[in-house]
Amino acid sequence: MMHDQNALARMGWHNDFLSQLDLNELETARPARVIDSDGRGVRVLDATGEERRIELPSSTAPANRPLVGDWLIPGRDGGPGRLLERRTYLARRAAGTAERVQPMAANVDILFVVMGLDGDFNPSRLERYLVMAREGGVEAVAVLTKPDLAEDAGGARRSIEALPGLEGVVVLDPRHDDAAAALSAWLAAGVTVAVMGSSGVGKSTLLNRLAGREMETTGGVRKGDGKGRHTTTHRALHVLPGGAWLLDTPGMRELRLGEAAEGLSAVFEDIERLAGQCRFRDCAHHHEPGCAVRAAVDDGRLDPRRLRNWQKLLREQQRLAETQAEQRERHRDFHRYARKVQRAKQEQTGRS
Ligand SMILES: Nc1nc2c(ncn2[C@@H]2O[C@H](COP(=O)(O)OP(=O)(O)OP(=O)(O)O)[C@@H](O)[C@H]2O)c(=O)[nH]1
Ligand SMILES: [Zn+2]
Repeated sequence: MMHDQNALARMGWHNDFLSQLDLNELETARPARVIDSDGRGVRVLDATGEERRIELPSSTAPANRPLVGDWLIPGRDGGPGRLLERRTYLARRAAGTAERVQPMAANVDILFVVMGLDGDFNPSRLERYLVMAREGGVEAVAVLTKPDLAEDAGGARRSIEALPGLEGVVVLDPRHDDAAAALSAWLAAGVTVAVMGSSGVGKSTLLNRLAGREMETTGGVRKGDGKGRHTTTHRALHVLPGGAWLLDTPGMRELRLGEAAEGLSAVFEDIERLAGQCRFRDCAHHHEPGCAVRAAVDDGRLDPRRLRNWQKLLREQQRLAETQAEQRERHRDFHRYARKVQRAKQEQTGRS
């Protein structure tokens, strides 16, 4: 019989995963969640509280590599077995020249975008995170830290409160005891939360505050069960005292978006709606007559900053699409060439 559904639910299990199991798996499978991963393997936790490492075959295609947060039906052979389809994901564009999308985490319910009110605060950067979150089906909450260093914390909060795609704004000082209470509405048992933001905004401080002292030693191990205590194994996914799961991600200077057309539409739905009312279908919203977007900026309904950011992100998406098309073209050329060489060789061996 499969594991206790309640224990699984506390780990973030969901009907969307249950419905992916076949009859045999429903009887016997022991679903396990990925709580850490490196290039060669993953660390998983199952509903009995057992934690173990699974090596990935080197032949595993990038698309089949489990991410932190993924659910597996581990194989009987001790291998990774079957990767269940993700409910949500967070992905960005990898650094470097190759326009490769780098998936970061799977099955995240809520993304906390942490910004410091000491000068790090930047609504356009927040919108970038919102686009990424919405693209992957993740809800986003802005967490504004360093209120003690802010010039106008209330003004900052108000300037982002109504952004489409943002579920909430919380202002807190992660060094204080009440920081956990300020976020408790988002941290129900079984909910998976990721924390992202620039370096130095207070993510680690917040993580430690939420997790309490025992974070590094208890990890995902069941309460009241001494197993696994005092290990120093690294984990990316931590269970909090209240039962939510917190994903620790490294700080990043800039977030480069992957393909995110849907996310962009969701976060800038107001501007897209206006653009639909422009007189010209190909209106660039600069100085065209009958431009509904410009009109909204002129009479104060639309923040010009938001318009600039939308246009910037659209241009980025366009460039990304062009680069990807070029890459595909190069790829095709290469294969065409390789086939030609192959044929030439065959003809040669046929003749000799
Ligand atoms: N004054 C003030 N300082 C804070 C606040 N929150 C965090 N800090 C301080 O800011 C510094 C950076 O905090 P961290 O938690 O290390 O930041 P981080 O986001 O984890 O940084 P990375 O690990 O580089 O990504 C620490 O010295 C914190 O004590 C705050 O609300 N007010
Ligand atoms: Zn227009």
